[in-house]
Amino acid sequence: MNSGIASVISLVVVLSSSLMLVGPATATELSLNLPSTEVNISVSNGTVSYFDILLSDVPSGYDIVNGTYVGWCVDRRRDMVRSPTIHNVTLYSSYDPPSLLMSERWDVLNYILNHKQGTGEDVQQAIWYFINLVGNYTASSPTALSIISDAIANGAGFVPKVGEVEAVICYTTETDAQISVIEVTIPLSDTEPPVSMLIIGEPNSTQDGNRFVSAQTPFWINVTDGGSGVAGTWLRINYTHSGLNIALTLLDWARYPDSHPPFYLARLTNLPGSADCNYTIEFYSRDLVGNTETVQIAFVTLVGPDIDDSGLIDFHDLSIVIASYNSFLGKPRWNVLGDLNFDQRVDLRDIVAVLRNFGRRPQHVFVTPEVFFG
Ligand SMILES: [Ca+2]
Ligand SMILES: [Ca+2]
Ligand SMILES: [Ca+2]
Repeated sequence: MNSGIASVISLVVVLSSSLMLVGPATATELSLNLPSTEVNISVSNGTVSYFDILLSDVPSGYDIVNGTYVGWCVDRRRDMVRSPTIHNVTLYSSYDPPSLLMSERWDVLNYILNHKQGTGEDVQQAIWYFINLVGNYTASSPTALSIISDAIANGAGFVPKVGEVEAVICYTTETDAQISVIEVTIPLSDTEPPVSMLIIGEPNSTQDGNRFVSAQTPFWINVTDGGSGVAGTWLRINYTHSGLNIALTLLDWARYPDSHPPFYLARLTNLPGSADCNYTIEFYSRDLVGNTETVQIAFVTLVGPDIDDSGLIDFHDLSIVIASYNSFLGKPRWNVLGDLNFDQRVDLRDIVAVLRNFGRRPQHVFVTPEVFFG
């Protein structure tokens, strides 16, 4: 066996081609994370709502923090002593209320909070129509009646989405306090990193698990993210020569443009399409809340007239084409590396492709992202 062929084959054997794919992101988690221990509230008359409710003593690490929240009354049995009196309350999601309040129309109340009309007084009247803990309540304001009829028509089964508000129940048994609710915006919960996929365009071919491309083969990276969205994608491209134990970083963790342009490995050589090189493409993406994908790796071989990757296009390269001359895909003498124009047969055109570059010295070049993606 010709030494040129032997070195090519040894290269092919040690390379493997793989595209690691990660499963789709899981559904966004919507439930609020609330402390189970009691917290303190002090209540003032609201400006845009019935109450302004100041929370304090809230432990850290929850979707609720110390501060003032928009509050509403759901309890007409008694009055609430205002600030600076402190009341102890236990917080409940209105979708997981204490058993005493289980039968109340929390779905409708949440619909109203997300579809307000009129003033705070109008909204409060509409809320009392559905939840007041003491019996029937008749709203007097025309706008409240409009909210009520809208809520009756559309509120059943309502569940707020990310960015909408959910009523959190401030539950208390104190005799100088009312059961109230505060509005809490449902935060975006995104714990899944983006999923990036390397797309290899035409022409390309696969032999023995290895992926071969030409100077004309475009690459793209497609990215999806369930949740916050993609902040960016980065990639690194190394040239590797296993036989000579060479690994050069030709493009070093460059930011892949948001326009997702095609890129071509031939831009990493001084004679585009003339070298026959093995490349490692590493890539990953990050989302807007910082979840970072595990680096994915793809191995590809750029097919060109310097078939044995010796740095010189010479008789050794020609002999590889001649050894598979007049063969085509599926035949015993077929060698994908001899098919320099990717027409799935080795013929005179491939010999001409070597001769046209005979004596030239393809070299790998370091590029800026602007040049590479330009
Ligand atoms: Ca994400
Ligand atoms: Ca060569
Ligand atoms: Ca050919």
